[in-house]
Amino acid sequence: SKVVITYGTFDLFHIGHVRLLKRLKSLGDKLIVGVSSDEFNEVKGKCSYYSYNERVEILKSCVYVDEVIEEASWDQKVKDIKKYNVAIFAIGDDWNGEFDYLSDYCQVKYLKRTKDISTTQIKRQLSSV
Ligand code: C2G
Repeated sequence: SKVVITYGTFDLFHIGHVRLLKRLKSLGDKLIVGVSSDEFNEVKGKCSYYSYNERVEILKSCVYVDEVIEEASWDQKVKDIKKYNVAIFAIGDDWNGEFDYLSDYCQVKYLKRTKDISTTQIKRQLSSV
């Protein structure tokens, strides 16, 4: 089977996440998602509305996601790629180029982000209602 992996916070699960996961799944036949822990979110300078456990539960409910693992640090990707026999690492193109070093271990793809939606934008618009 062709394993695809991606990582992210996936807070306030929205259409941009859904469309990305749908495209990621279409690249192979098994999609693994590394969900950023609350502690790693702090490292990334992000504060999630939903806790790690809630974000995991939401992703597990997504039809495109086959397995969910924890993302606890920047440097677990190579280990994960080997452990899960990953063929493709893919992520939104806001990360363009950042993970090219993984091409020694698997294919690396950057997929177009969905326009006009982001967790930050949702929070901003809701706070102004
Ligand atoms: N995304 C998207 N379109 C949007 C918003 C997000 O395609 N409108 C994608 C992002 O490009 C990313 C994924 O959805 O691939 C998850 O987004 P975030 O939770 O913001 O991910 P991020 O915090 O960038 O975490 O080690 C990698 C990091 O953990 C990535």
